Amino acid sequence: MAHFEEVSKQSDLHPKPAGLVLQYGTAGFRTSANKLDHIMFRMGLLATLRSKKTKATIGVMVTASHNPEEDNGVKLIDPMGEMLTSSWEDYATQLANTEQDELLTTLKDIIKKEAIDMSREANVFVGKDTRSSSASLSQAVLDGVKALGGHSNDYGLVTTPQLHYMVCCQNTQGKYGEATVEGYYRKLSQAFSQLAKNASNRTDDQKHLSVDGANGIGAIKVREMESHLKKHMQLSVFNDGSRGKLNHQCGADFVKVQQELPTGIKINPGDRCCSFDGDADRIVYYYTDSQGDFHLLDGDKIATLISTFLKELLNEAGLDLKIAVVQTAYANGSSTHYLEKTMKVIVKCTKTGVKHLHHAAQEFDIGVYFEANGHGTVLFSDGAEEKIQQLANDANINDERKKVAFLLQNTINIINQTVGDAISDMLLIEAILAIKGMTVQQWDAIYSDLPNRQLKVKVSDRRVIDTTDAERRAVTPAGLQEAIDDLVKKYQKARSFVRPSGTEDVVRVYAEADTQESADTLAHEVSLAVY
Ligand code: 16G
Ligand code: ZN
Repeated sequence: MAHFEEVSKQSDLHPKPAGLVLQYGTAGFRTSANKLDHIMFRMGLLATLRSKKTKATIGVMVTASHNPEEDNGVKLIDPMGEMLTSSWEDYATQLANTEQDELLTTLKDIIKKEAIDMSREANVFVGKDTRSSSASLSQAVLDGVKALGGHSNDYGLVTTPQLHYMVCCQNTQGKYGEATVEGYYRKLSQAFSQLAKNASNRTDDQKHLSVDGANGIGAIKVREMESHLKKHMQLSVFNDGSRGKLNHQCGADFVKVQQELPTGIKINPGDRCCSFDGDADRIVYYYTDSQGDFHLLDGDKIATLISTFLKELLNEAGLDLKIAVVQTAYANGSSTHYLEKTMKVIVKCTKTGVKHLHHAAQEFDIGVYFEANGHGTVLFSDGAEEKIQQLANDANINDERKKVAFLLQNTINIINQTVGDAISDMLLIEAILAIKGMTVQQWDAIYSDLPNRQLKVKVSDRRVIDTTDAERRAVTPAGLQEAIDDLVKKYQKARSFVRPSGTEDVVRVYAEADTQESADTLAHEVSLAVY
């Protein structure tokens, strides 16, 4: 067919460096931008096939999230706005690694295996972050889509979650919202305004939030959003890309790992602040106290705030819906303890990576999932949304329950259920704090984090480490888990685990204990046991 000739011709303009091997990892392909042109073209091809196969619009996001500016990456988005299904990750890897002269054969293999009807239409939404390499790389994706005869819609600069949102809107015929950035702002800001009405008179100080935009797309988009929020919120945006370098000493990953303020932010003690990552799918909050000490409110604290709020609303509404919090092994032990013992919500632990948490959260009426690093959202089952809707429409309930149903409805609308979303999470957190009349210090005081330490260890082959129990225990190499158990026994309230990274060639070590000194020593001892 003519398309294959075109693919062949166009592919020569996006040649693969011979011998280069890359893997579709936890969050797609990610490496130095100069190695990615052929990957992008080929992901344009794959997205077109996926679109034909699913008879739906597929998304392709060009970003390397919190990685340095020199890197880039790409992730595919499935029809409901979720991550590409794992069975197709293998095709992505095959297509990425097949040498130039074998490309058509590999492509035809996939078409045959998946029995794809090539006469079908294909539609692909493409977005990119602010990296200097993103413009030409997203053009390569568009070239791939065109070569296979697909239609594309180039959204240009968008956050990762905005693209997920628009793919979902498109494939649900607008039921989830309008598939435009403007539609996204409108839906979220309307929900925020409705929620903010339920907050008692807030001072300008209480409405104020400092945002570290990581010198990335989030800064641009939160500024665009600001005009929709009118008087309900006052933002000071730092690290907006006008001076600093993307993710350099700023952003959610820097703040979480270093446990310190980002550079480029000017705040007073007690000010409420948050940081986005480079593609605005992660958020963490923080403040400094009068002694100048830094206090971090990470994904665990965010999950606690949101799940507590929702649980209280469900109780007040008299709705019997099962709510759960999904975490990973990195969740601070204090958060798990608080959620299980005090809040009495179900807590589930999964492997690292958004797709695992997302999947687990789908099993509950309401699933709140957050990684400690600040990536997370809330999922409402269809049944849960229906029950909330029914309550809101029930003419026989009192004003108090009506108000609660209204709060729940707007909470659903403010949340981007397709994937973790820094802007949407920020609005939800701000709304909850406003409604509860809570300061960031009061939120922080809900429980105290156990001191913890993360280290990375370079080993010759990280794959020798295999884990079980949601990465909390090592099964291989023999003796490693026993060694970790013996070390952990020496400390109070201690816990430690090791896991091979899914994004870097390192082994990660996590340790927590009753004091920072113990957590540091334990992490160090465990890292020695890994060698
Ligand atoms: C990816 C994941 C993130 C996870 C991180 C772990 C997505 C969208 N992103 O960035 O959720 O926390 O990998 O990295 O799934 P690691 O395996 O190197 O520790
Ligand atoms: Zn990200």
